[in-house]
Amino acid sequence: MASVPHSTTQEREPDPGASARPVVARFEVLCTRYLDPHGNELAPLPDFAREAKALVPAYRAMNLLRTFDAKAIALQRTGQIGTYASTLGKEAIDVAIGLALGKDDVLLPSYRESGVLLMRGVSLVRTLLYWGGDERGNVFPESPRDFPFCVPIATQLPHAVGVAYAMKLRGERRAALAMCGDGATSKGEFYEAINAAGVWKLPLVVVIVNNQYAISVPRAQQSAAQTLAQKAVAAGIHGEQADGNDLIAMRDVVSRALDRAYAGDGPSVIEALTYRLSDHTTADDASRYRSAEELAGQWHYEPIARLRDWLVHAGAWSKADEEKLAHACAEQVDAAVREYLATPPPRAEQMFEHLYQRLPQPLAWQRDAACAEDAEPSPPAPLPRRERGDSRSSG
Ligand SMILES: Cc1ncc(C[n+]2csc(CCOP(=O)(O)OP(=O)(O)O)c2C)c(N)n1
Ligand SMILES: [Mg+2]
Repeated sequence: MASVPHSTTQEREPDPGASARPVVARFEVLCTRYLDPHGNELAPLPDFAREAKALVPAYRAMNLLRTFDAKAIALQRTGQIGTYASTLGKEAIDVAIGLALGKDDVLLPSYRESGVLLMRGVSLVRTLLYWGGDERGNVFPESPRDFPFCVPIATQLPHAVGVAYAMKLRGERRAALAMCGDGATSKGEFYEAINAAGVWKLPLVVVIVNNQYAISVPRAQQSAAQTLAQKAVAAGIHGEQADGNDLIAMRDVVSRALDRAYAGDGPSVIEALTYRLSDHTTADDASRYRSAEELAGQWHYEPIARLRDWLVHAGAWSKADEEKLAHACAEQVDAAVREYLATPPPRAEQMFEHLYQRLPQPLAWQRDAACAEDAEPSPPAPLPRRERGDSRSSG
């Protein structure tokens, strides 16, 4: 055992200015915000935002995501997809991360990150297939290094450590970026991941999407910590907050974290402050545990109006642009829905894939029986999409 250095009063006279309990560590958590809820600039903007026009594509993407989100909920309500986890209110986070990530970086999403995947080039059709219970929607040839949607809470975080470790071992200038919710930060995997990443100084960025709820559990009951970003302190790594409803702040903070990772300066935790304007998923009814007043108050801070107001102040956006955009988004989403509905259902065999390296015998029998049924010359007519059952869990 290492000996503990100590001194006794016999050896040294006490120093009257000394404390028996010196401060051995201090920390502070910074929160980045550039735009107020009305789109007014609060501070000089980072370089990428100097030209307002340069952020019009981001604004378009945020609107496309919101249009898609409303359509996906309508599809679920009419029985055409099984479940769906809404992105309403987190559009700035998703689009900012999509803009900041390099194409060689690796994204490890949770189930709520269809917006970032959209930015990575993954088609809306895939997201619909996924929530329609079709695993072909969880394979992303458009961005093949990115990981699939992850429903088990926080399990993507240790995976991200493995990815970042591999990048470091190979000496690559790349980073892994994992996303999780406020609730996920209470899981062992969260602490284990940031702890290991800190010790090994890995090129990892963990973005906590703090939408104030884990299903019905509000943030105040999730943790007594003043911020979730400060969990980074215990892991000895960089941690900070950003206003997740401010696209410019999010882009700035994520880009800086990625730059640190590329430069070998280690991992970061970013707590993105936002609010879940939707139910948890379509299987939830949030009106049973939060008030209409609370929800209405939060619409005041939502990210799309904030960016639009800023673009309009800067002369980079007009009412006519807005009308054209609404039309273009609706067309793009309708085209994706048509393609989804026209996609033939997957083979029955699909539900047995990716479970085991060698399927246990009872499951193998079931698979063979399902395949034999699939192969019958005149199988029963497939159910129309909207009547097809879906076994995907609500999370
Ligand atoms: C390991 C595990 N435990 C429990 C669940 C059930 N579950 C689904 S979502 C959720 C809450 C997650 O909240 P948060 O991390 O804040 O993410 P959000 O849904 O708000 O994006 C829970 C407990 C799960 N999917 N996985
Ligand atoms: Mg949450």
